[in-house]
Amino acid sequence: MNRLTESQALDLFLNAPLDELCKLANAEKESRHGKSVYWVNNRQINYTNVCVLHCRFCAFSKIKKDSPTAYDWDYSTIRDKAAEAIAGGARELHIVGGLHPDHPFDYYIEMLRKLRKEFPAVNLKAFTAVEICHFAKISGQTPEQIMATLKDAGLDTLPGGGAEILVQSVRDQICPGKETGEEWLAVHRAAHKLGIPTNATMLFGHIEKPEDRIAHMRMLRDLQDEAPGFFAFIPLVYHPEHNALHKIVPHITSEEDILRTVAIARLFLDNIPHIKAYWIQMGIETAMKALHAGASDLDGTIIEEKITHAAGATVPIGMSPQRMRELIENEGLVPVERDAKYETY
Ligand code: V47
Ligand code: SF4
Repeated sequence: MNRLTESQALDLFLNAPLDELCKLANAEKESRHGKSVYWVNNRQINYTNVCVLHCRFCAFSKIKKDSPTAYDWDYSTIRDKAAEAIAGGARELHIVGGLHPDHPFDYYIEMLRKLRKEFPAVNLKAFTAVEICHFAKISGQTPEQIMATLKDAGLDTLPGGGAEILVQSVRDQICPGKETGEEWLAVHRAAHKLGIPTNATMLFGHIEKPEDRIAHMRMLRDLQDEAPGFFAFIPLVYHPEHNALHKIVPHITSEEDILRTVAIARLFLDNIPHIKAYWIQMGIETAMKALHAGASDLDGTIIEEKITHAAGATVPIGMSPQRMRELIENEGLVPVERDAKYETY
C-alpha cells in the first residue's frame, strides 16, 4: 500500500464507512502479524502522585505533598510491588510517576540500579519523556546524558506517555507549562539514537480536532523515518472525571471514534510495528473490537493502575495471564506473550 498523505488519512478517517475502514486496517495488521496478538505480563508502578505540573486532563496528580491523598512510595514499597509481580511471572515493570519537587536525579538512578540488581531478568520500561526532561532540569544535564546514565543503571525502554497531542496550540490549552511537542520528540529521537526503544501515545477525545490527531501521527511517522525506535503507538482515550477539563469535555468519546482512530493509526503509521489496544482505557469490549480494526497488541496484565482510574475508569485494574490469553483466543486470534522489547515466549 502506498504511504497515506495527511489529507488522504483525514478523508478516510472522516468519510470511510466504519466497517470498510476497519477491514482495511485489519488487512494491514494481518499482512504484518497474521492472527497474532501480543500481550505482556507486566505491572505498572506509579511511584508518586506528587507533581509540579497540573495538566488539565490529569486527575492523578497532587500539587501539595501534604495533601491527604498525596503519596510517595519509598524504595521498599516499590521493591515489594516488583517482587510480587515477578513472582507472578511479570516480564515488564512499567514505572512512571509525577514530577516530584524534591527527589534528586540520584534517587531515580538508585531506583533502577537496585531493581536491576535484584531482578536481573525483568524489563524496566521506565520514565516518560516528561520525567526525563524534569530530571535534566533538576540535574543541569541534557536528556541524552540522563538517558545514558539510566541505561547504565538498567533502563530497557521508555514508555510512550506524555505525548498528549504534540500540536503545540492544543498542548498549550490542555497542559500549559509541560515540555513542548518538539521537546517530547527530541527526547524520543535521542533515546532511539542511544539504542533505547520507546513507545508513543496520543491522548484523544478531548478538545483536539481530527486534523490534530493526524498531524500528531505525522510527527511520529517523520521521527520514526529519521531515527527508528518506536515499537508501538498507543491511542489513549481521554477520561473526564475529577480533572480541570471536565467542564469543557465531560464525556468519554464514542466507540466508533476509538475504532476509527485505531484503524487510521494502523494505516497511516506504516513504519511503527504495533498499534496497542490499551484495554484499561478502551474497556475490554471495545479493545476486542480494536483487535479486528488494526491493533496487534493488548498491553498487559497491569495489576495496578492509578492514572486512568483517578479519572473515572471503571474496568478492573488487573487481568490474569490466563484471562488475557482466553480473551484473545475467543476472538479467533493467537496470543503471543512478549516482553517490553518484543522478545516473544
Ligand atoms: O502520560 C493522564 C495519560 C498517560 C488521563 O508506553 C490520561 O506502553 C486518559 O502513557 N484520561 C499514562 N489518559 C499512560 C501511558 C501508557 C499506558 C499504557 C502503555 C504505555 C506504553 C503508556 O495517561 C499519561 C497521560 O497522557 N492520561 N490523564 C486521563 N484523564
Ligand atoms: Fe503531572 Fe503527568 Fe499528571 Fe501532567 S499528566 S500533572 S505531568 S502526573
